[in-house]
Amino acid sequence: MASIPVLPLLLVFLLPVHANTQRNQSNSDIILLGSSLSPNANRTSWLSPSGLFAFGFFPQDDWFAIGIWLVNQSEKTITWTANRDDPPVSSNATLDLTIDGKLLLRTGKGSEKSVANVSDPATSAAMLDSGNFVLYGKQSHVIWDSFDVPTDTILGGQNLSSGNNLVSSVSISNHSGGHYTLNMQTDGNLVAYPVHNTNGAIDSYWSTATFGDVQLILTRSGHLFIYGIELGVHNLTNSSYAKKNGTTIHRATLDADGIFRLYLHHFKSDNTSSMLVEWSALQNQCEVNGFCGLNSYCSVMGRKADCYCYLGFDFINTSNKFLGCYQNFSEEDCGRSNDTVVQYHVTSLQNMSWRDSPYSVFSTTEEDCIKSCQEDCYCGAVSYMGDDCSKYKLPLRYGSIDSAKSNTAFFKGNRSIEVREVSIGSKRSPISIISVSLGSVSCLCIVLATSSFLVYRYKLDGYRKLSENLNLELA
Ligand SMILES: *[C@@H]1O[C@H](CO)[C@@H](O)[C@H](O)[C@H]1NC(C)=O
Ligand SMILES: *[C@@H]1O[C@H](CO)[C@@H](O)[C@H](O)[C@H]1NC(C)=O
Ligand SMILES: *[C@@H]1O[C@H](CO)[C@@H](O)[C@H](O)[C@H]1NC(C)=O
Ligand SMILES: *[C@@H]1O[C@H](CO)[C@@H](O)[C@H](O)[C@H]1NC(C)=O
Ligand SMILES: *[C@@H]1O[C@H](CO)[C@@H](O)[C@H](O)[C@H]1NC(C)=O
Ligand SMILES: *[C@@H]1O[C@H](CO)[C@@H](O)[C@H](O)[C@H]1NC(C)=O
Ligand SMILES: *[C@@H]1O[C@H](CO)[C@@H](O)[C@H](O)[C@H]1NC(C)=O
Ligand SMILES: *[C@@H]1O[C@H](CO)[C@@H](O)[C@H](O)[C@H]1NC(C)=O
Ligand SMILES: *[C@@H]1O[C@H](CO)[C@@H](O)[C@H](O)[C@H]1NC(C)=O
Ligand SMILES: *[C@@H]1O[C@H](CO)[C@@H](O)[C@H](O)[C@H]1NC(C)=O
Ligand SMILES: *[C@@H]1O[C@H](CO)[C@@H](O)[C@H](O)[C@H]1NC(C)=O
Ligand SMILES: CC(=O)N[C@H]1CO[C@H](CO)[C@@H](O)[C@@H]1O
Repeated sequence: MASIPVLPLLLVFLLPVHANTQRNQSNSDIILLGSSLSPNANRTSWLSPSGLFAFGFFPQDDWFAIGIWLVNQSEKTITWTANRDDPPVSSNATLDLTIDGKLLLRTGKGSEKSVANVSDPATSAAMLDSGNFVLYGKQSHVIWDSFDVPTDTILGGQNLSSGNNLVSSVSISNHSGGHYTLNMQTDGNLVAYPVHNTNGAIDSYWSTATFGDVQLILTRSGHLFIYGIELGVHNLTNSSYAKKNGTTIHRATLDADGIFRLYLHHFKSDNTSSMLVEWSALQNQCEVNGFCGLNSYCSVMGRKADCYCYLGFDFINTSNKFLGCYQNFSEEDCGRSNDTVVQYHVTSLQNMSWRDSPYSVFSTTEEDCIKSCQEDCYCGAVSYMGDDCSKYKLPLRYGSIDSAKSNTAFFKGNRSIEVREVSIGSKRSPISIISVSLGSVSCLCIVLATSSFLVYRYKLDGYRKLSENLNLELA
């Protein structure tokens, strides 16, 4: 934010949201060919007639990106981002609606890139009050609109049709494609997944179980539902929210944390505004698959969800716990000698839930369940409940502490790490285990970190093989 030109910022502060008379910004409905924007120039964005939406350059760290946002004195809500995975541009970039009908981003270095993918030339453009930015062709018909290519948000009046998806942003301040996707599948189901996976049922963490030829619809009044001729109306929210004075704008966003939420922005008649969450697909962050990386698990402490390494694992990057954990000892000798078995110590964790599938499930005693894992080079952990022993390979995915589960999970450890005790069957609280693993993290030395990265890469390869193995076993 440091490098936003001071004057435009001041203007934004001084001008009320509803003002239609900003001299430095275009207010006309129609944007003519030959118009341009630049962070450096007098005009940095084109406003909608109501002044509530703007299309143009917005600051992203010390750089700029192009998008659409909900205008607000202090905090922009970005509803669409152009070429979101491209690097941000410098303040001397320009956005031109060229005389020959193209919408081009020209960077200082002389390269140019299309912002709207159209084959026909545009004759004009407009930022509409709905939050839709449109290009008109001949006879003023719409040849391109931003509603057709959503990023992480749909606005009131916008649909997400079959085969399209929303991808969350990296964070509230970085609008590049992030970690989660919400797919309006062609089978009619609306499903949330972490990106980078097979989009199989195991990976999904939220879905509507709808079917047929459908689309997701958000009305201007905030009614969010799935509609299809076969299906009828499948409500996600009611539209019976209290009517409000002033202007209301609804948006449904797949947030950076992977949760799909419906927001209400309320611009009151006294020029103040507010934002509230009207509906949330999930309440528990730990239900979002992939919130914690491989070999780590999610647990809610108080109101905050956080990621923790299993015992015997350390964070890949202690300053970004979401990246997951690596095993802090090597199992390379596993299976080479019959003595190996006795080297493993076992630790346990209560109420452990894995959404991933075990590679083997059988009935036995707790003791034999643990033994079976110790003797099995592929086994990273077992979950024991009732008489059932479920064996899991590394890397462990989608783990969370779920107090509704009454199982005990056991992990292969290594005696070389002395802080760990042998605790077969002991009831240890997650907190004590976490404190131990955090303690061992602080002992990490640089050499270990470097080698661990290699180990992690190696495990990733193993992970790819794992899914193949799984398929084989299922077959
Ligand atoms: C901004 O507008 C003023 C007045 O219209 C003009 O004199 C000035 O050259 C413009 N600045 C730029 C960078 O276009
Ligand atoms: C664009 O800005 C960068 C720094 O922000 C500067 O180095 C470069 O010379 C500028 N290019 C032009 C064409 O002004
Ligand atoms: C542009 O649109 C065409 C046809 O609609 C499509 O084939 C192409 O992949 C699109 N390109 C981009 C960069 O989206
Ligand atoms: C959204 O879907 C509804 C119902 O099918 C349709 O009437 C409307 O025109 C669609 N809106 C857009 C912007 O596609
Ligand atoms: C935004 O996130 C992407 C993907 O993680 C990253 O490549 C990019 O550098 C980030 N951009 C900024 C401005 O931090
Ligand atoms: C809508 O409201 C009714 C009555 O308040 C409630 O029973 C129903 O569950 C709500 N539906 C949704 C999808 O929230
Ligand atoms: C869905 O919500 C709308 C608006 O609140 C309501 O009129 C309708 O009865 C609901 N439909 C079902 C099946 O609950
Ligand atoms: C809306 O405004 C009218 C007149 O200003 C007032 O009587 C009414 O109570 C307001 N309604 C709400 C929900 O604030
Ligand atoms: C709201 O803004 C308008 C337009 O600038 C102004 O005329 C009005 O007095 C403001 N109202 C309040 C309550 O500040
Ligand atoms: C405008 O920004 C303020 C301060 O960040 C925030 O409290 C308010 O909810 C925002 N209003 C809208 C309509 O988003
Ligand atoms: C391990 O023990 C089994 C029998 O218990 C024996 O058949 C096998 O050869 C032994 N393997 C090694 C590497 O010693
Ligand atoms: C027409 C108009 O008001 N132009 C102003 C736009 O903003 C610049 C500074 O960025 C002023 O110098 C202009 O007077």
